[in-house]
Amino acid sequence: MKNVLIIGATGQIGSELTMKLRDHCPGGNVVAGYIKGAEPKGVLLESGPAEEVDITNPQMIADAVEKYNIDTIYNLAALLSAVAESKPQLAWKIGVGGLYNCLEVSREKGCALFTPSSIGSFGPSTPHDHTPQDTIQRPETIYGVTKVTGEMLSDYYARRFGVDARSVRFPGLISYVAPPGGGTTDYAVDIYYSAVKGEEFKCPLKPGTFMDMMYMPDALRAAVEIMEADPTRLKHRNSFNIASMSFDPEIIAAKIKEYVPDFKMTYELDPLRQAIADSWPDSLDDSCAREEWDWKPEYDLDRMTQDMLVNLRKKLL
Ligand code: AKB
Repeated sequence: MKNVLIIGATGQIGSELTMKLRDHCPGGNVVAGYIKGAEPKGVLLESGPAEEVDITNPQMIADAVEKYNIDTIYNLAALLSAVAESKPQLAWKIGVGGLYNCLEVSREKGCALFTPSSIGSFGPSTPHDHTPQDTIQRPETIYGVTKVTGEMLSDYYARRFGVDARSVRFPGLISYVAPPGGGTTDYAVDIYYSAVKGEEFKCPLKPGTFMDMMYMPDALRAAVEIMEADPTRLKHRNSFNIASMSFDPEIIAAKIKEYVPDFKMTYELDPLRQAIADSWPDSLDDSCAREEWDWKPEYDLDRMTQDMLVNLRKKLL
């Protein structure tokens, strides 16, 4: 991996992954691909090349790949689960149409391709605890439908055309840098902002709603490590379960209270997000990722909480 195109470089994952890859690939071009209205700013703009790349426009992808001699594409364009329910046609156009465009460009130009899947690729009939790598995937959200389709299409391109397509199923991602937007797991980011600002947090999910979560540094490392894994060891490709922690609102609130004793949480349920969360696993079994490419998380809830609070205090106060 030397010359990399990141599609969706100004989003929650993209803004941090672009910077990580610029450090990781010295001498290469790590191109921040953005859409109109979401242009890169500050250090993201100043530290490397940027190109307008709309994932629904295959020519724009191909032109950027050609111009920078790209060998690896990170496709991070997506509508998250809750917002996708209000725009299902657009979610499909970006999630599946966009992926198809990336796969075709990768096939023609010989690029490797990373496209994240999600815990949202599972549904109510999936075993909820220690969800296995290979299991029932019948999601009931459009987000999940696009993710399962994406996993299958990526595996098809790998088998049929030899496209080096790989990915992981991300849990809810927690970061102090760029906020998420429109996800079901977003509460686990918002709660830290409220705690640092001294505000009461109104939780949209009820007690007992467990989901897998991950701190962004672990997620970024996973995105790099899977693309650099020894292909001869991979029995799976799209997509690997990865996990680091699973908690419900009560557990994260209690952890925050250890460091912010005055922190208060009440409940104001969001029925859409609750229904989505109830259909997702409580905890994933990530043993295949551990065996096939030595995946290992570094952050647990305690270490993440300390880091989030320190960095959000610097950012907000
Ligand atoms: C969402 O909540 O939609 C995302 C995800 C788990 O994929 N964070």
